[in-house]
Amino acid sequence: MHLFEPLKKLEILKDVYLLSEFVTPFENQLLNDLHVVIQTAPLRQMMTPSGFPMSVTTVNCGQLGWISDKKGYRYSSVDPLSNKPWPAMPESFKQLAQHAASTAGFADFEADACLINCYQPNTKMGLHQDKDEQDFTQPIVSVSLGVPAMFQIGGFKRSDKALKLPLYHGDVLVWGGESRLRFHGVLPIKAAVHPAFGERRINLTFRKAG
Ligand code: MD3
Ligand code: FE
Repeated sequence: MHLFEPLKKLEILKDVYLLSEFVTPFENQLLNDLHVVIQTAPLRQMMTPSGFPMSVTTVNCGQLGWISDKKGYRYSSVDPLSNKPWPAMPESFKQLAQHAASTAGFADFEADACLINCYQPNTKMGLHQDKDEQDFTQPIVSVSLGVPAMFQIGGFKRSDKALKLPLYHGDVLVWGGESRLRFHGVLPIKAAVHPAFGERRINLTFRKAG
């Protein structure tokens, strides 16, 4: 017997949507494909322009990948570790991102970049804006996997008060429109264990970068 569950869709702020457990129907294929991607191109610590290693480890898949080094933040079509193109974006990734965006009301989203961030206990990401993309009319889709995280969603100045939002394995957050340039970050990850991911949290961030 099929039990049809209602879609859990919550508008947290104008143009910021939380789709709880949205990953579930894609999960098996998505985790297989994620495994292949990170075997093909390794997670590594990028260096900030100021010369410190980022606390997350990072890799990309798709036509473009977000990179950071002493020259700054930007998108590149090649992995600087290998000088080869990033792994292709798996179909399961594209479908999940497009379906999440359309569910949140953003039609025809076609991600050309997927940034994969890996967090260990105590890893954090400070408040920042995503502004390295060409077209801010396009939304961003963020997929949370593994142990929980406490997100911070701020305003349009770094000093604006941020709200805290817990995100769990399988949650998808979509934001665009008036919220596209909000400051956001991730508080230090609390030690916990997820059956498939151990102590790690992996976030997939889908963007139309080019
Ligand atoms: C913006 N990564 O890599 S997006 C990044 O969990 C990054 O690794 C996050 O920020 C991560 O640039 C995922 C976080 C996010 C969440 C909610 C927002 C950004 C937001 C709400 C409004 C605007
Ligand atoms: Fe960001």
